[in-house]
Amino acid sequence: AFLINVLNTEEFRKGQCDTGFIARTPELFDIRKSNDKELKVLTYLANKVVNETKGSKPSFDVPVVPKFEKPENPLYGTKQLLDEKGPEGLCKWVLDQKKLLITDTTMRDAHQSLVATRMRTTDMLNIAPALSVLGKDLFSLEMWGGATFDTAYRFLKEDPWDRLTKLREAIPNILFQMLFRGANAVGYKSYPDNVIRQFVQECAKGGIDVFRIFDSLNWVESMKVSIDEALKTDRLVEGCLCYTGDIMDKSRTKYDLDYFVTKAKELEGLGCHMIGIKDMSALLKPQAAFELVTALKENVKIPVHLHTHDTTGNGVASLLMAAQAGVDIVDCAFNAMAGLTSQPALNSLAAALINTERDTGLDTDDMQKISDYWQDVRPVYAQFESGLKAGSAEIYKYEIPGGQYSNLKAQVESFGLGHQLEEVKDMYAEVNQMLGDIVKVTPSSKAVGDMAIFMVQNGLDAENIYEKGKNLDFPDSIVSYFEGMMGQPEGGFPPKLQKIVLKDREPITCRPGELLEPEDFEADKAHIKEELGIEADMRQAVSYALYPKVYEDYWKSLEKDGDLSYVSSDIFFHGLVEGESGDVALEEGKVLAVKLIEVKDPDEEGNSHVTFEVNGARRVVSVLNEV
Ligand code: 3PY
Ligand code: ZN
Repeated sequence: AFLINVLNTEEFRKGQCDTGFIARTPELFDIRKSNDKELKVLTYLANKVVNETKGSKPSFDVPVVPKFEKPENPLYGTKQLLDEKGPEGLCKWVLDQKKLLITDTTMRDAHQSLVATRMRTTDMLNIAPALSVLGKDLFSLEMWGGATFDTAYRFLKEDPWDRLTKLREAIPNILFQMLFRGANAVGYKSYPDNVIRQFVQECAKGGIDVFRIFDSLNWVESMKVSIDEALKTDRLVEGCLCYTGDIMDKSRTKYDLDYFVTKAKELEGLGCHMIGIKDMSALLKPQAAFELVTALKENVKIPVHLHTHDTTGNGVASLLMAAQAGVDIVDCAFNAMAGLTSQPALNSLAAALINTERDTGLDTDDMQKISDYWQDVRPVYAQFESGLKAGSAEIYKYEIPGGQYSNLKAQVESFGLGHQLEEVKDMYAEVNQMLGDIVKVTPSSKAVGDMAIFMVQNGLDAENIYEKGKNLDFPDSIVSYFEGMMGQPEGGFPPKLQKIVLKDREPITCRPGELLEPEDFEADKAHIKEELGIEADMRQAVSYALYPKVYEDYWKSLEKDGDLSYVSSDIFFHGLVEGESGDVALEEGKVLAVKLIEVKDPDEEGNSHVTFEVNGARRVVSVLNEV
């Protein structure tokens, strides 16, 4: 900061300082906190320009937040219904509705599936008040959980709890829904039971209303702890069946209608308030959707909520058929964030159902305004898009979940196997068969994907693996799978392959949570205090327990760059170009008018001086040119 203060004096810049300069200029030592915030954000921007964007930046339209009339009375939506009637009462209300109820997933699964989970809180908060009014008839907003938790800390340098709190304040009337990976919570491995329980409680306290709970192998045993704890809150518990296979293909008997009906009854028996069908790979064909929903509605008394993806392009068709069969609620995303590996299109579905029995009651003009907002937001995230341009029916063959499908190309390329993408996809299907045909969703899908890449990389196939694999170390994820650390698959593990992968390791057959030592939250708090100087509460201790390194790195990045969560996304991701001005928010109500004046070529030490104008005053920041 001292260097910056020096660079910021006129006298120094003009080269006029003499031996009296320091004595005459006490502000050189004025290294205050607020200055510190400003300096951090300017340094972040300077680094962005010098080392990342190198002065080029696409131009973006400023997203238009639609105008809406503030209602005189407080909004009354599904959130108030739940608060007043409790979960059973709300479910009764759901069952009484003729209309098809809609969940909007734009703020969770849609961006997880389309732009690598990078959507920042500020872009959600900007539309939140409008969404709360224009979207008042939505059933719920899926806006938390899944991959959004670690990604917020890891890549966005944001606190996911902050997102929950602020959205909750801005949207008091619509149910908030999260995706909960059973024993894996919002992670990729099994956690001790007390972590799961504590996390459920913190989520409910933070504002989550609907817990959508699944297990990556549909192993209900593994879902029991989270379901049990979620039932202790007064919130809604949706027990989820992951859909796989094809119930219409009568030659595939493992995942037939009976299988799903039996599981649904089991979840209902555990006290779940709703049944979720989670079709993460978009395998539920329209007629299958009709038959599955019909069978579930005949066999369970609680509402049925359908979640699918549009990877094949058949998503809306499946939702329409499900609607005909009487599904209660379906998941969609606003059109600008729908389609492909994301959810089916909300605006299109709502329009299609007008003048039918299942009319959603949503106002299409209002829905359009929200979609238009997302349309403007999306280009800022273009660098995270997969490049997928069209739906793909090959997904029925490969059974790869949406997020993994859009990511696979990059993952395969990172192994130098870009030219063998087709082989990896074929191998994915082959590995699935070798494992005995399993449910594939985070984290079991990762095990299958890692194994497929590993097999292609090492020239393995379903025959030679039993010889060639003897001396190979398999990827961690597949070892963990065969150890039973992701739970027990339907039909058990294929013993011969299990032996090749595990070698001398012994698999478990119980729930991993039964073996894991309980987390010592007090020790976590003490560690956080010592390491990061923070008085952690339970919420922070749980975050640390879920993701120790990611959590620590987040705090360290705050120390270095300051809190960047208020900075608009175009500047956060793309910085500024020379001559460009932008508002840079440091905190609520504190906005700097920043203009990037000049980026100098690096000096002999490799430092680039970057000149800004901040609220009219010149500021120079020096950063190491890393190239
Ligand atoms: C997640 O677990 O994050 C998913 O979206 C799985 O489909
Ligand atoms: Zn999904």
